[in-house]
Amino acid sequence: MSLLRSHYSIDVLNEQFGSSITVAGWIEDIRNLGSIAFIILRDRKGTLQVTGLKKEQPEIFEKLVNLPRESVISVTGLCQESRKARNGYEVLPEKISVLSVADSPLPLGVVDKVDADLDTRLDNRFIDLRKPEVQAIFQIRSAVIGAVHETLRSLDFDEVHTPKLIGTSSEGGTDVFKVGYFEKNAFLAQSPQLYKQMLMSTGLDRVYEIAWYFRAEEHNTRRHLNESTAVDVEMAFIENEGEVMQVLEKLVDSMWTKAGEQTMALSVLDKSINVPKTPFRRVTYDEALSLLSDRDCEVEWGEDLSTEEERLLGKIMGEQGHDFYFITRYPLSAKPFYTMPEGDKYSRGFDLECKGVELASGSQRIHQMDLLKDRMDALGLEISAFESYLKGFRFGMPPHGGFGFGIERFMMELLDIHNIRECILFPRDRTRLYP
Ligand code: AMO
Repeated sequence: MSLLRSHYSIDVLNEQFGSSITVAGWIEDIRNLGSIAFIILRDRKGTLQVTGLKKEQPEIFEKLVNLPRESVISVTGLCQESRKARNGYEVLPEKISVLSVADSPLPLGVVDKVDADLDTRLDNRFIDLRKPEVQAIFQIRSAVIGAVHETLRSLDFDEVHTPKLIGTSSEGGTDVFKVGYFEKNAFLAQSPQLYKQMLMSTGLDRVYEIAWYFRAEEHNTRRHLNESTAVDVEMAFIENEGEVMQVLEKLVDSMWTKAGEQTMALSVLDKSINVPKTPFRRVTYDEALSLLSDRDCEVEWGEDLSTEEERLLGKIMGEQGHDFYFITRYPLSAKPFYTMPEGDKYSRGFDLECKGVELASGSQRIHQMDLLKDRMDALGLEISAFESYLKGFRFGMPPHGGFGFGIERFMMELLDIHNIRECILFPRDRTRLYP
């Protein structure tokens, strides 16, 4: 047990009444009534009341009432029942340690009623994160990541970690961050795509990674980040992409269920969670286009759906009772080079959508080297840059597939959060590199 804290605020029970406890945290509020002062101390789990009595403990009283808000203290004292205090008890300080004195004024209030704008909040993220409703998002996120590990391990997947400094753009696109790598140039990985595929040839044929994506996307939108996280899965010996979609469905179900169990954090956020029914509806790309066309929204065949078109499709699917749905059988032209073709025009690629927002995309992959090279050629990619990736296909590569599932996008939909920046501790966007 730490000498600076014996109990968190909510862990104090009736049996502690009458004994000495040590609590620690940030001073949220001080109400000095002259002879008595009420100090609200906040920790990770809630708040508690420290009651200073001037006559009994004059030195401690003076020290406490003169501390600026958000200073950090540890207090040892008698814990006693108090009907008026928030948690039904108070601590009468016998010893206090001032661990850090906060500057004032604060750049951002923790419990102020006024809503600061998102930029001010993010500029002062270390204080913003002290707010219970902001912390609750990350407590739920942590629980949900726990569910990812539990579920994928129970489905016999091994966790892996692939390089983030790479020599070739992993998605074939141009939205890469270039970094100096001694005498050469390197890139920050856009995804683990090339590495998780190469692993399929090793015998480690069911893998997952909680991965970082670095993408130099131009867009500064409410659902794009330049550094984001995802659950990446890859599995071999599959017959079709349907097997991959089933894993993704199980994953979403378990993450959603686990989030629903976080009652404390959900009550702080005033949210309730309804676990979506599985299996999710499958809509082919062609069906999606015809549903859109019925609403006078014409999409050119072969093009990926725009944000507006995705949103309208989300609305249509919602009217049919489906918040979640897969869009399947995408045109080959709308999917990356590694996607397995289905005939000449179609692919075995899919997206998982929630209310018109793409949460994941995946596919069965091409595992035949010649076909892979043909696709790269057709897309104008420089094959020589992919030599080390292609080598992995020459000496025994089983059929395989997988997906990438954006964690911040998932959190947005789970908690109905408007801006993706709220779902990551320290967001990176076009203009934000600090803090
Ligand atoms: P894709 O590029 O579709 O596929 O990315 C997979 C998922 O990652 C999330 N995502 C993002 N979230 C926030 N900001 C971004 N800039 C961003 N980019 C992507 C989305 C998206 O659905 N290699 C493939 C996956 C695979 O086939 O295995 C890939 O990266 O939720």
